[in-house]
Amino acid sequence: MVETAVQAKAADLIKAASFVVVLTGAGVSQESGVPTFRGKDGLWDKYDVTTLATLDAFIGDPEYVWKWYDYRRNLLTSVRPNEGHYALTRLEDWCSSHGKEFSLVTQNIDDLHRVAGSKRIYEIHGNIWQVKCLNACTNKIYEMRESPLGKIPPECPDCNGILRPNIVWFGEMLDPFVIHSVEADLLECDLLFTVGTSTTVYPAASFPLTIRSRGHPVIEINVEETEFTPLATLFIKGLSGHSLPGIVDLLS
Ligand code: BV8
Repeated sequence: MVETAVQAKAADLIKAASFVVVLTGAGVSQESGVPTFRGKDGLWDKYDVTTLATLDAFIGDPEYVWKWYDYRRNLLTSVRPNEGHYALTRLEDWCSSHGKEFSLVTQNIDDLHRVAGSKRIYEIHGNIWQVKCLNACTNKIYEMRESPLGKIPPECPDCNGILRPNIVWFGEMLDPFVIHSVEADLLECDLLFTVGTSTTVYPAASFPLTIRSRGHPVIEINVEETEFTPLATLFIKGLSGHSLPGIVDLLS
């Protein structure tokens, strides 16, 4: 089907739904200039994830891991949301003005959905601008916008230990409160969009499978097919910054 026809079908599915959930991955931020992880020129092409995005790696060399996050934070100081982020904000507003529930579940840690104006956001892998004490001396989560960092690794103001990024690393549990809320929304969800994600990281990769197994439609938007694509109700091949606005423009 040509893109406009699948966009029209997607708009019809939104109109028929009562609880729309959107799952996003790094692809949604790609057009803002934020590198993805697994595509060509992806972060994992240049860096070894096991020496960076794990608690063991951090404990082993907090300075090395913080320098990587400081570099990524620096990149983010000059990027802005793209049309795909803003389309999701418009979709959320359209849903609430038409008596439908909406939530945005993002694997992204770049804060761009919030900057674009999305309200009901679950950042299931954390947020790159937030930090917390490595020793968990308190449960406080601090906002730390300093970029580049003056001191690496940054010090906990409460115990003088080390602050770590408030990010979920591989092998770490997701925040139980966040995942509980996401699971509650998925129970009510009758239409899921999965946008700009390779659907390779769990438990997020299980969300589209769960919704399909309950017999509800899942619309996938990606520049290339993924392992999930054969199970998608609709696959819209294209840039999320183009496809999403096209769909939302069709909602009267
Ligand atoms: C956990 C933070 C309990 C770091 C990240 C089964 C169940 C549970 C866990 C597991 C399981 N099997 C394996 C595990 C362990 C592991 C896992 O999933 N491993 C994978 C690699 C197999 N999961 C965990 O450890 C999770 N913890 O479940 O705890 C547990 C623990 C251990 C064992 C069992 C249970 C924690 C996962 C969180 C890890 N942290 N990030 C950091 O970012 O610095 S994950 C990392 O990958 C990012 O957060 C990213 O968001 C995420 C997913 O990647 P994507 O967002 O999809 O990005 P990617 O580059 O891969 O793809 C981009 C896509 O966009 C592509 O498809 C591309 O084509 C497309 N695209 C590009 N441009 C565009 C576009 N599409 C549209 N428009 C465009 N313009």
